[in-house]
Amino acid sequence: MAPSVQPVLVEVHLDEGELARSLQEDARRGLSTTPKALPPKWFYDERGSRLFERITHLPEYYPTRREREILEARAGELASGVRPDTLIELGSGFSSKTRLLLDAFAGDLRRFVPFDVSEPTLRQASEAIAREHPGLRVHAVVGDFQHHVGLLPRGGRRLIAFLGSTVGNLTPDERAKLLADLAGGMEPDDALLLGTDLVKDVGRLEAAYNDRAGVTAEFNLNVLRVLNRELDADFGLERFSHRALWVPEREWIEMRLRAEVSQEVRLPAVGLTVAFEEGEELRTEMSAKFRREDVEAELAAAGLEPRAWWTDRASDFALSLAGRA
Ligand code: SAH
Ligand code: AVI
Repeated sequence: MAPSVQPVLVEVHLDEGELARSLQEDARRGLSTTPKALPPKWFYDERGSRLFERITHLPEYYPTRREREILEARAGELASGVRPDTLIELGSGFSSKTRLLLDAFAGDLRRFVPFDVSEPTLRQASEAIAREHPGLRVHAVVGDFQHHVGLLPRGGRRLIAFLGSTVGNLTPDERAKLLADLAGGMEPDDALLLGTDLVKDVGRLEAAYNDRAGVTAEFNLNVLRVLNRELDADFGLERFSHRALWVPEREWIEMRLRAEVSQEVRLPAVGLTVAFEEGEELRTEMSAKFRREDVEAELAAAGLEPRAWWTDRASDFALSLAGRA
């Protein structure tokens, strides 16, 4: 008999109340310090997740295509080398590229665990995957990978995929903590598959974050819509403009929102009135670009041993496979 579609299990480590408190805290801290900054996880409400998906199809945004090329070339090797029965995906979003892994692992794979801070996106993706893969148990986890990776489901041979170079959206200290948390919960048979965008020509890097269609600008401004909706704030989106530039000393792209005029913004839900001077910039994201030696050193510092390093033909992007040292 053909396997039947399994009901999706959704485990919530971050309910609406916790999410709201966490946003309030980040807004209070990030908007009352100089320079102003917000963590990038707040882009991804439903609209933000869709805008990100549109970004992945833009001609200038090469990372998704390059990572897909590597996954297409290596999925078979991963299936036979790791033989996972559980695939965990951190920051899974719509799990678009992950379909390649799910297809390649179909023989051994019993369970798929998408993990994301964005509950609506996670639910949609999980339902679709459960329908596409009858017999596969989809156990979705709503959580923040900076706090909740210790709560990932255990047991079996697990492959933990962290794709898209989302790891580069964390600061070096945050990355070190996340990798150490992951390593601390891994069994000897578990493996980590880590996607990292690589350092390259500055023109191409900056173009990838300044697309001509303006989708990245919309994505960047989306964080202000989230603050307006969730914190009753009164950011005028037309009074801010998108900026994305390479910061050579940090080897990362920084996205910022530049105040076009001097202004005051009210955020009643956190009891704040924030003054912006004309030209003042609010940092909304950093997107680190890596070199092989950096990735291997960061893995090693977390107690992980690199087992494979795969790039696309143009060496734009890399996937690393690592296990517990
Ligand atoms: N993995 C997909 C999506 C990348 S977009 C890809 O490679 O195309 C980044 C994803 O990470 C979004 O879905 C966002 O909601 C999620 N995310 C960002 N910060 C997070 C955090 N702190 N904890 C959990 N998920 C997070
Ligand atoms: C999800 N993350 C890896 C993307 C990146 O490239 O840093 C988010 C993004 N920001 C602007 N464009 C895409």
